[in-house]
Amino acid sequence: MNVATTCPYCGVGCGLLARIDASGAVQVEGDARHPANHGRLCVKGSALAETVDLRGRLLHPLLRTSGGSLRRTSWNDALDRVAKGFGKVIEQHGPDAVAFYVSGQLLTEDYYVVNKLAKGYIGTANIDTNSRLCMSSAVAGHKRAFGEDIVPGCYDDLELAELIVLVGSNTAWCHPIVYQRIAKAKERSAPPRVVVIDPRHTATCESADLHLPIKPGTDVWLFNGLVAFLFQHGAMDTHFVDTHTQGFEAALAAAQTDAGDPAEVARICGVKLVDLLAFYAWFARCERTVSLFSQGVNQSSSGTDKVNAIINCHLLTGRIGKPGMGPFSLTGQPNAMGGREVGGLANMLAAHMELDNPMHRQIVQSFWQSPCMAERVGLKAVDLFRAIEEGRVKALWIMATNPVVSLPDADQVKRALARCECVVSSDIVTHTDTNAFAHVLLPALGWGEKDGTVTNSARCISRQRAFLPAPGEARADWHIVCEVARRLGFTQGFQFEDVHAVFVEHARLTAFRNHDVQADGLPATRRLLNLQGLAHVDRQAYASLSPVQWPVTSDGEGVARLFADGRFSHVDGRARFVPTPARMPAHAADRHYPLILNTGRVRDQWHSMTRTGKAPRLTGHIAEPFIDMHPHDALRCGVREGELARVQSRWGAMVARVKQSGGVLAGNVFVPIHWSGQFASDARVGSLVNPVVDPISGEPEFKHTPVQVEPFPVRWYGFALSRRALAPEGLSYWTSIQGDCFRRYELAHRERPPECGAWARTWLGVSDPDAADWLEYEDRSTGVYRAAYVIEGRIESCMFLSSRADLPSRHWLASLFVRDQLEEADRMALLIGEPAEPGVATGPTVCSCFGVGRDTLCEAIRAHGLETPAQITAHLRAGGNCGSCVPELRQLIAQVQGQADA
Ligand SMILES: Nc1nc2c(c(=O)[nH]1)N[C@H]1C(S)=C(S)[C@@H](COP(=O)(O)OP(=O)(O)OC[C@H]3O[C@@H](n4cnc5c(=O)[nH]c(N)nc54)[C@H](O)[C@@H]3O)O[C@H]1N2
Ligand SMILES: Nc1nc2c(c(=O)[nH]1)N[C@H]1C(S)=C(S)[C@@H](COP(=O)(O)OP(=O)(O)OC[C@H]3O[C@@H](n4cnc5c(=O)[nH]c(N)nc54)[C@H](O)[C@@H]3O)O[C@H]1N2
Ligand code: SF4
Ligand SMILES: [Mo]
Repeated sequence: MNVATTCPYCGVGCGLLARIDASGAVQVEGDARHPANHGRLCVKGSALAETVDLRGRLLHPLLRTSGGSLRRTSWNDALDRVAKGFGKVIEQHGPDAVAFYVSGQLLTEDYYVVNKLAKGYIGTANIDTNSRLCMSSAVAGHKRAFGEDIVPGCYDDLELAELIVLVGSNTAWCHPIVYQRIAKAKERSAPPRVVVIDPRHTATCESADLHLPIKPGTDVWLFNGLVAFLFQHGAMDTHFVDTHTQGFEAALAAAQTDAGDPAEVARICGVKLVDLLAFYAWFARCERTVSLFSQGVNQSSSGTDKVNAIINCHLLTGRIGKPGMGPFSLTGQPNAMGGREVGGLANMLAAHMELDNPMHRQIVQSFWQSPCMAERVGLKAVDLFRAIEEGRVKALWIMATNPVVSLPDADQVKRALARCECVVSSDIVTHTDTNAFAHVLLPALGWGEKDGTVTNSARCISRQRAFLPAPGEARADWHIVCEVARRLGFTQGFQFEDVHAVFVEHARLTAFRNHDVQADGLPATRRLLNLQGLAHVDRQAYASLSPVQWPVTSDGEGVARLFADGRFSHVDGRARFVPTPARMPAHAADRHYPLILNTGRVRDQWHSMTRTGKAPRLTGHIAEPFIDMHPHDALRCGVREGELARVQSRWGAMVARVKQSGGVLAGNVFVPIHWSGQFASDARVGSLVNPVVDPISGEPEFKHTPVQVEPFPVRWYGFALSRRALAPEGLSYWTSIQGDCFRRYELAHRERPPECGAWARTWLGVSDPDAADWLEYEDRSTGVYRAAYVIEGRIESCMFLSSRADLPSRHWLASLFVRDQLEEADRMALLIGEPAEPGVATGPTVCSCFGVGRDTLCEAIRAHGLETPAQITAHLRAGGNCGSCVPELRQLIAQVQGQADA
């Protein structure tokens, strides 16, 4: 039977149908009835079934012994220890000496309960979330402009727009279904124009009419310039500005001071004046304009101002709340939005009320009937980990996040956790860089097992439903929190029978005293977040809840767009223009650190890879951490494409493979965020990132850290593919990734083994070296060593070493592992590393769904003169399932055609 549920990855929030088929295998497909995706899924969603097995899962509560190892314990004991650890610290040092660090990957119900425990019962606002690293600048910008954290529009606006502006968003890779909706709209007879504003040339640029590769950090100039231009060119909606806003003059004055002259703006932003003016003119002309923005905007020391600079342009033109127009913050995580609704951030209270507002505190406390209420704003993520290192916070409970990988200055996070008296982590896997510091590990239910709600970028509340049994002793996050609350002595307030009871309480709070007038003399405050229509749903109605966009009216209807009436959430009902004086990022490049490090995501991996790292379908696209740089910079730093480089900042260092994609501006480098200590020797980019934050939102400047790059000298490079997991620790460089029936290791080391053969046999665990199936080749003069181990006709492992980085492609060798028997020709070719028959080599995976490689694609494009992704799909199926690779197919077509023309 199909269970309708929601994807656990990005904030697009696609609906999907999941089931267990007759053979016991999990099947997942897009839900045609879900308003976010209408049946489509991207590659990560499509591969969900490959991530739900129990390999690596945390299945029982574990305790760290004094010797440092982990030992199993009962739930009772684990929960007692958490309560005792927290209770003791609270008793001795007060409630602000404990803290919670939670996640936008929790469900709304989990989030609601933990926020209630911290703020209303323990009495501390020291609860922050990884959304601080993600959406907090958008939250702060929304609150300044609208008086409430509201995304005004909905996805249908994408199909209605004439102009779509993508600012600091690699939509094609990070919000693929939003991107596909845009790409679909581009096929119309009157397609929308698409403008991408990003220092990098990304896959998202493939369907753009204009790409503005701005200098990193200069967005405020660009949008201040747009404000000045719109005003000057009569694009202002004077009626709207006069009736529904405040503060226009001050914002205009600030914009004109910084950015009154487009030529100057073009110079500061590093873009061509004609391009800048084209963008400005399109924006002035197109009434139906949607501006989508994401981490290139939020993750900046001027992130909140970037958000308001964008919103200012929409207020000035009155383009908000109406079909096909509006500023549109793309949320990252599946429930970033839900976390904001229940007040998961250290400066928020539940149901869109504010912690620093005494009336709001009173409203929430009287609803909760709770013994206390946090009185002041708690520590934001970066400050929190500082306080832990300084010993001010002594007990920490981490839920569904991996801060040793994802926070800036991530080595500081290690120091903080090492110092903390009591570290508790609720996770679904045992081994993460963060869990290595936990004293108590609590096994949580994961996607497919847990039950509750999430809210996507467009305010749409959807159910995540369980379709798998709870594995081992894992329990729901909300349930674990309630158990600890009870053990802390809070007998009232946490007796929820089930997840439905939690949801209803949350919905009731959103409607509680949510009106303007103080009719009964009791405090009240009007908030747009109101789930009145869900406040009384019974268990059955909750179980079958259809996706609905909040606010939910008393008859259960959702609302697609907000602010259409020009009424905002500030007390006077008017929106605010915010003056946004432009400033450069906190740290500039200098002589010692001449390059700017930009960090972000790749198409097929999710954050620290605890789930996507398990799916062979997802690991073939980009198998290794890399540093993407401009050829001139590579030359200057003495590093070469394909070789290893060490990247260093004032805060930390890492090692990765040099790549020259051609998409990075000179002076910049780009490194993906995904590789942790579980998958690589030394590729945690967070350790390099400077800990500077936006002064208003507290969001870190993840996209701008000065670094230097230097060669990472090694004596040999190599790789190994093996059915068994190997132990690469001890080598100067290694990465490890799961393939289909094998693990792939990329290796390099400072010393050459004195005896390659002996070393390889030990390392690969070859038990019977005399067996005829141990194939070996060595050429000492060129430093080449190759070996393959075949057991009863089936490849078991292989290893290729060389003094240079130019090893054979791994793809053909990898393809042999799915076979039970090698063909004789393949066996002969093993040590060559290439198929005997030309044309069989596929190259690195581009289409993950059908496993179609780059070489295969280029060959077909060339041979058949293919000109569109659709023609490629007709020939090779590539691109025909989830469509995530279509932008790359376009790129390949352009490349092959370019070669043909040349
Ligand atoms: N495949 C995949 N998808 C994901 C995730 C994932 O891990 N993997 N994570 C999800 C989450 S939590 C999030 S928050 C989103 C993030 O989604 P995005 O924000 O789209 O992703 P990022 O790669 O972090 O960064 C976006 C772009 O900002 C650009 N940028 C850097 N500096 C600047 C600047 O100064 N100005 C401008 N205009 N642009 C700049 C970068 O070059 C980058 O291309 O993705 C979500 N979706
Ligand atoms: N340099 C750099 N750093 C960044 C960013 C960047 O662009 N550049 N982006 C930032 C952003 S936007 C984000 S959102 C963060 C993300 O960073 P993190 O939140 O640290 O990354 P994840 O790997 O998603 O961590 C989620 C953890 O929760 C576990 N988990 C999964 N499901 C469940 C569950 O149901 N219950 C529990 N208890 N645990 C579960 C997973 O196994 C995993 O260990 O990274 C931030 N860090
Ligand atoms: S776009 Fe992809 S990752 Fe995001 S919710 Fe949809 S299927 Fe999941
Ligand atoms: Mo995020």
